Amino acid sequence: MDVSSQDLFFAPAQKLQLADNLFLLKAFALENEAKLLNDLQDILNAAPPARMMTKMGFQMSAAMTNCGDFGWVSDRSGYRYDAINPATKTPWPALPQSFLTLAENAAQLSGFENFTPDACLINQYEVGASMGLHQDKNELDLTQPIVSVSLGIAATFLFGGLKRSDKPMKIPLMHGDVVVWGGEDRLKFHGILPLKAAHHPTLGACRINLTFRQAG
Ligand code: MD3
Ligand code: FE
Repeated sequence: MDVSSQDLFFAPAQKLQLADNLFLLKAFALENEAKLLNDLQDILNAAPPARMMTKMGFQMSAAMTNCGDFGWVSDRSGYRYDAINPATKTPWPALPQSFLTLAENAAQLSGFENFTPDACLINQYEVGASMGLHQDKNELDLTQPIVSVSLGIAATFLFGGLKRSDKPMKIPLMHGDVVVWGGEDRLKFHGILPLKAAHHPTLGACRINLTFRQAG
């Protein structure tokens, strides 16, 4: 049997179970890294990330864009999934096959068999940007997981409990790490600590997070 050095390096990805329904797949997104980053750049060009406004009138610290049939948007009327990019008044770029395959494989490896995401939120963090502790309650079909892909410089992910006051665990997320959440872990408070200065060879002083969901 022929085993290339690529196979030895990438298979099997290290799978860590961090809670009942939370799996961390270390470096899982790197197998097709070049294609993934190329497809990402096309999306960023077609739909540049922008800092959205919360319902409360605060500008968010991360810039956001989307691809797929639906995109997560926030403005003074609140949060929602929308098929149209408010900045361009056109549909979001399609979900590239490289994104879809990655998200489906990660979900399957974590025990979710029929995940077919139709929404991918792209969060772009500059150094110093953060995301305060929050819950995601826009999609409440708990049979569907959420898959997140971290790219660029490292960040510390905070994963708390069902109450804001529950002490969160800190999970470092590096370039290529994939996290899969299911069940009640999806309702737990979570956030991102302010990004520390660093440099990534292809993405520069920036972190990009892809979050795949089934919204429609
Ligand atoms: C855990 N994004 O977009 S990704 C978000 O790194 C968000 O940009 C963070 O929180 C980021 O809402 C974290 C991972 C993530 C996404 C959704 C979750 C973790 C989650 C929903 C429930 C629990
Ligand atoms: Fe969230």
